[in-house]
Amino acid sequence: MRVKILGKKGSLTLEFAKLKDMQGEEKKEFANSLNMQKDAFNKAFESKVKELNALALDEKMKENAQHFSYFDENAQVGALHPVMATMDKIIEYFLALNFSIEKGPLIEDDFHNFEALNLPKSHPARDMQDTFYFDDKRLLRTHTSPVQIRTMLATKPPIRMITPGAVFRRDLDLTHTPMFHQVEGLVVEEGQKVNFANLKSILEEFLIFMFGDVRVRFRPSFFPFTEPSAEVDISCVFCKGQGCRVCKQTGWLEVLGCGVVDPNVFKFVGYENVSGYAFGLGVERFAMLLHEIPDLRSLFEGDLRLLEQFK
Ligand code: 2NL
Repeated sequence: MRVKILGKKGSLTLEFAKLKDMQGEEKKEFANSLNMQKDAFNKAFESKVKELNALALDEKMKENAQHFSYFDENAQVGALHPVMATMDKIIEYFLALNFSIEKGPLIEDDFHNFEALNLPKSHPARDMQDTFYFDDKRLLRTHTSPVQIRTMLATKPPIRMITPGAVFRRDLDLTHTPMFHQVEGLVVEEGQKVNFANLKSILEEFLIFMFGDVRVRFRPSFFPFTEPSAEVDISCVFCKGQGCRVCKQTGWLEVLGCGVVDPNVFKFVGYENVSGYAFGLGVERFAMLLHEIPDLRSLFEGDLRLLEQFK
């Protein structure tokens, strides 16, 4: 079409040739009209070329299409491991309360894992029997508390944090594995703003969020890094507190440790005139109670028949 209209002997080219025999107003008007026709043709021509190119590309894509989205009826659909699903639920509760989620190294040193947590050099937890040591400088963290120490050293109060993650202890029997998961929580405020009552109310609400309609009780206990300290029980989720094999006929299950942060811990991180509380829990234990999994080892065997029950 372009040759037919604008080529050497094209219809419009021939019209343009007539201009040389014209003069004045007449020539000007005719030239104007020809130029308008030429512009209109070029515009229409370009848009048609674009349209045809797009069509051609479409055709080509259809020809070479790879059907990546084909649904494979034999594909195995995965499921979240119950320990991770439990971790997510714990995190969900504390995120809603504006806690931050902090991570830290799995390989730690004596200061962050023990010293700053008020565990004296003679403490049994430091024993080779309980801790994996690489050499006399490095070890696998035995709890997530070093993350909290690192956060306190790096920032100032207020702090509201939880530390989900793996921890390691030299233990292996029916109820212990050398690697398991903890979530610890820490709240620090300037001055004397927080106390044991705040800790008690937040943990009571948390346990009801996790386990539903359970009773919660606090028992006095001891940890080197908190004073006062408590262990927290819920009424047995298996027998509703009536007494059974799992709760050893007590009607109660221990699920948490907690307390008001010991002043010595604050000294080690250089905090003055602050108040705080902390708590720690084992995620595997929570997962077992939530999903009524009777044997800890089944969480670590990687048997797909376990995972398939949690799709
Ligand atoms: C338990 C007990 C607990 C903490 C962990 C903590 C951390 C810092 C300061 C003070 Cl940096 N306390 N953590 C406190 C009380 C108990 O865990 O039975 N865990 C499974």
